[in-house]
Amino acid sequence: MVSRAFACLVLASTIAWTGVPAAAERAKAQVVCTPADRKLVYECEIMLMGRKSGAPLEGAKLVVGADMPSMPLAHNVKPVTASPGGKPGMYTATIELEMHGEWALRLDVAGPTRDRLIHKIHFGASKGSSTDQGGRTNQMKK
Ligand SMILES: [Cu+2]
Repeated sequence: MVSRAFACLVLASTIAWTGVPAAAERAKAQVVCTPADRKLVYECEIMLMGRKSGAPLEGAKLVVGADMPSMPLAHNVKPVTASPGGKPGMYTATIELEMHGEWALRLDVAGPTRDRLIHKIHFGASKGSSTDQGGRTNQMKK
């Protein structure tokens, strides 16, 4: 017995979340961002792994977007495509933010595995990092 309101909510979150084939393993990520030479520019190293296997995710197409959970619609950071680098499963992306504070990095993974991961990271003058927080967009509603 599902109320109509609940069904709508489920539908909305399904649409907001990119489709993942049932058979494919979900992804997880470790993200470390380091301030670059220019203010508000960060070099991010993103390690993509299988959520269950922990195996490095190679050959993925990774697009990194950024938004501030506390300031909806206030920012418009253009998503960047990450490049593979360093070691298997490692990707790097240079992101340019618009202010310091807590940002939610949106990792859109395509290729062998499709997934969307949200990582909240506090960006200040020093190094920012986050471990995996799972892949559902509802984490942005906090
Ligand atoms: Cu802001």
